[in-house]
Amino acid sequence: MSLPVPVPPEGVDPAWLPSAAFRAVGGRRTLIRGSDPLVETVHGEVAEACRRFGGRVVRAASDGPYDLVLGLGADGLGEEGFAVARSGGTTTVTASGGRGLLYGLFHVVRLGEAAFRGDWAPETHRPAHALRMLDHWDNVAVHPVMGQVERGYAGGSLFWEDGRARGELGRVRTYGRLLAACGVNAVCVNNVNVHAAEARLLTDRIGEVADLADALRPYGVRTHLSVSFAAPIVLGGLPTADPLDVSVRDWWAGATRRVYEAIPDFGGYVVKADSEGQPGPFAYGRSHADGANLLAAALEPHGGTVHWRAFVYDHRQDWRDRTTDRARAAYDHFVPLDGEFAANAVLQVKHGPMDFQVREPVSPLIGAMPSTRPAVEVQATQEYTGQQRHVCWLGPMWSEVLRFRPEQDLCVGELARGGLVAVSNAGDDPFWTGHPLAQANLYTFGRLAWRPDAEPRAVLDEWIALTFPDAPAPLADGLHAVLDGSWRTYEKYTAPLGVGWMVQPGHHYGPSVDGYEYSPWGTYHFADRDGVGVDRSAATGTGYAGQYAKPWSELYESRDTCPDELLLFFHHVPYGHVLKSGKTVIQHIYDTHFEGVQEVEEARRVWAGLADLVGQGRHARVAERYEEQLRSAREWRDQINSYFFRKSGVPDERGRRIY
Ligand code: GCW
Repeated sequence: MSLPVPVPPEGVDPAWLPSAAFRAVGGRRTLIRGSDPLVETVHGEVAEACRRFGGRVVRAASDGPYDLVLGLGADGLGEEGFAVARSGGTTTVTASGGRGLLYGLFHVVRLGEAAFRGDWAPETHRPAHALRMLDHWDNVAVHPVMGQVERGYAGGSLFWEDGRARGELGRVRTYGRLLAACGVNAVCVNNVNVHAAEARLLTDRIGEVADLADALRPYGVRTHLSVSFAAPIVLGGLPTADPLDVSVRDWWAGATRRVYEAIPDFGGYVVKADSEGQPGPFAYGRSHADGANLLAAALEPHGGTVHWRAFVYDHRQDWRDRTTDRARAAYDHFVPLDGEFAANAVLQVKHGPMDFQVREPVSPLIGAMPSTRPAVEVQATQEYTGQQRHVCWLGPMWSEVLRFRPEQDLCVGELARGGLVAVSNAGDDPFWTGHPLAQANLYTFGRLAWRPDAEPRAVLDEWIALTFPDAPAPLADGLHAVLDGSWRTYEKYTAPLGVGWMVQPGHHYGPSVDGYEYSPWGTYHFADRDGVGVDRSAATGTGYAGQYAKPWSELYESRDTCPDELLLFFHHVPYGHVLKSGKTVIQHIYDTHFEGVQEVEEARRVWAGLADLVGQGRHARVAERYEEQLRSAREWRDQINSYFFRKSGVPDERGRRIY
């Protein structure tokens, strides 16, 4: 029985799956072969498209020929791969498993009419990694400081509301469908900071998680859960959560068995331990390998995986202490443990050593643990990149990270054997992501997770073509004009040259140059009257640069060879230091801040010109956010420029207004 396409609630934006995106498929004659629950999903999709566009879909060949044949049968493509070819007027998609067939269908949808033109040789498509996950930092109960969704800028949670499961499973199904169409296959449904209500999802509230899993499963999305390391104490009533204690091991084994009774295809656990106040193995004098292996052992009989986060650092640092460097922490904690993690334990590493700043070097931990499976975590929710009030398309940043080669041979995209993970930017907002253009970040993440070497601009083309199926050329050009360079624009008007952190403490929106300067968080810029930046060299600084393999350790070590965009991350330099660009640091700060604001003004102007080409609601929402982005960008420009002018006393060589 074909599965009906989920219908989103009234008023919810179709994002990259408007019905017009299915026109090419829906107008044709399609044969679907094979039996598998996901084949029913494929059938439902094609049947719905045919209902709208007049085509026909059958399950048994009778009145061929067909324009499109989708079928199970091919061997060797894995659970998720598919092959596609066209000859004699028929486009054929074959897969070994239902998920592969679904991804093949969405591939044909993306091709549109081109899928049915000419003949072409068979192509095979397989995801680079088996795990492509979105982590939701969604709380079940509203947290007094962080709210329903920690760092969420898209309304409430899709899953939870004020202590309860929301129960809007139609919307969850629609979400799963959007995720499948960009290649995401796993969702972790609760925040990595696990508070009291959330902890219980593991035990007496597992039924609520099972409902979400049922809603996501038809689109090939597996469900994962963030758990508290202290669960044996807080839920099980044991006196300890020591990972080497037998009663603790038994407790996790039993709890996990019951999870699998409720959710047979459960993906596994995500754990934030000994980090920002979360409990962990350090309390028992045990290592993070001991901690991860405890959960790995409980999951192993059921085929699950533990994603153990490497975001472990001292958040109670004394700012006077110049020897501790937060950037070093993940490497220092985890590299000595290489080889000790169980096969089904994945080490989930943030892409940079700090915390999702607009510019960071790639974490030196990635590639430094050859016997450990790393997953690389990026942040689609724009905590430090404009909180979905600013346009900041992160495709180019993620692509740079994924193409980075820690050593000569493999790049990050290849090294991420444990998969790619993004902190989701979706919520119950009618546009899913608050800012309608932030949908592009969610889509781009999925596609880069499937193919880390994909060209981000080509991914954006796909997103545009799907989201605006009848887009005239000026709309596509306009969208590229406002999105392509938006990350660099954001970088220009915010914290310069990789220094990061000049944000308002707590909520992280808007400028506050010294907001974190005398704080315990390990996030300093050390600006004084002579210069700015953090000396992380091995020779005179914290030694962080030495955590990289060659050539990077050497390149970053010297201020002469360190790339301009990371100079202040690695070095403390005088304001008169001349960059590779030929400008002094201080003049670079002034110039980029004036340019950044001009670029926002220009983007706002371009967007205003698109008024007749996108729906009114979407246009108005984006236009309104551009007003805020511009206001905020000017604030950033003026605070940063004034701060550095006052510190350095060096005037802008072009005599522009600084306060
Ligand atoms: O980016 C920081 C955030 C915290 C978050 C933490 C983490 C979920 O400011 O809100 O907590 O990182 O990644 O664990």
